[in-house]
Amino acid sequence: MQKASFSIPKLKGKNILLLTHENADLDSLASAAMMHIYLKSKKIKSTLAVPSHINEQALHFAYENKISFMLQPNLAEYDAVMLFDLNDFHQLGLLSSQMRGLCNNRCQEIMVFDHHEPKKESISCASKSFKAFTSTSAVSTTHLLYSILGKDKSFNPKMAFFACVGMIEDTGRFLVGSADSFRAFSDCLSRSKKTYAEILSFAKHIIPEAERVAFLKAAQRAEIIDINDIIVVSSNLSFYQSSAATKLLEFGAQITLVCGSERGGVTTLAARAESAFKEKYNFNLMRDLMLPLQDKLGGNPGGHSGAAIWKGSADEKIVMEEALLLVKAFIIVKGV
Ligand SMILES: [Mn+2]
Repeated sequence: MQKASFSIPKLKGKNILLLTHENADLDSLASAAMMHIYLKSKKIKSTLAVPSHINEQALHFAYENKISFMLQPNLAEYDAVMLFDLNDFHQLGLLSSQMRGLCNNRCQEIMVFDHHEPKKESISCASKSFKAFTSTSAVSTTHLLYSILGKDKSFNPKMAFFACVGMIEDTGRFLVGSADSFRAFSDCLSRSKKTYAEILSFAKHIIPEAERVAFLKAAQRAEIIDINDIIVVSSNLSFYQSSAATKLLEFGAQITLVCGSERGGVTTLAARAESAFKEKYNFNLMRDLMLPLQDKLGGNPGGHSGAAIWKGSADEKIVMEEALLLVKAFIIVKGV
């Protein structure tokens, strides 16, 4: 864990922005809300903000716990900006260029609280006036905040509750964990005065009906392609390609490709690759599929080795054909 010390005196009298990543999730929002309570207890003013979108669960959580936040803040209006659960300019969506500007001007203090691996493009590398509180051993950003603030007397039941919510969400309800994270969770749960069931209820994935119907259609339209015993599943959907690709992977495929276009609009290809397959054959969806696809058809790829997306204007049938050719070529060349 990076031991930058978190000091309050410097923040007194300042106007602080607490910012989540774009498409804010439970961990990002809960950790910003924890900091908001903490600063308030020290009589420091802060405002919670989301770049432009918040996911369904985080919105439900904010509503139930009366957490107010603003959208599209003007970063220049604040003396200091704290970022929660991100370390990458792209994750700020529309605010990313504003943030680059702040980093270049160096007149504001920027603090990052994050538990992801910092990358080359990360904010921590770009800003000189910044402080990073990062730990890749923390299972969530709320876990990291607990390790920073948990011993302070202001750490109240609400902060403990928010810490639990972030931990349960980011571990997929403890599919991953460590002795330290179980200890932290146990301590926060007893301090939160909530039951385990109450915590779990916030981490429940509420899938809208339209999305559930889309999953069923994706399953119905799925084509199973066996390439040298590697199961590749392709399907077609106009919306929800990414979550459908994840769902199809859960059924047992090694690679899933879901492609489709909105009426008259852009074509989206979402792909997922199973971790064991990825590691065994050093397969990377960006390097081996999306970037070569961009070479052929233009468009914009994004994502990482196991989950990636491409958007462009090519016809959906052509996109799928090209994607399958690239996947086949990888499997055959690698002699899988
Ligand atoms: Mn997180």
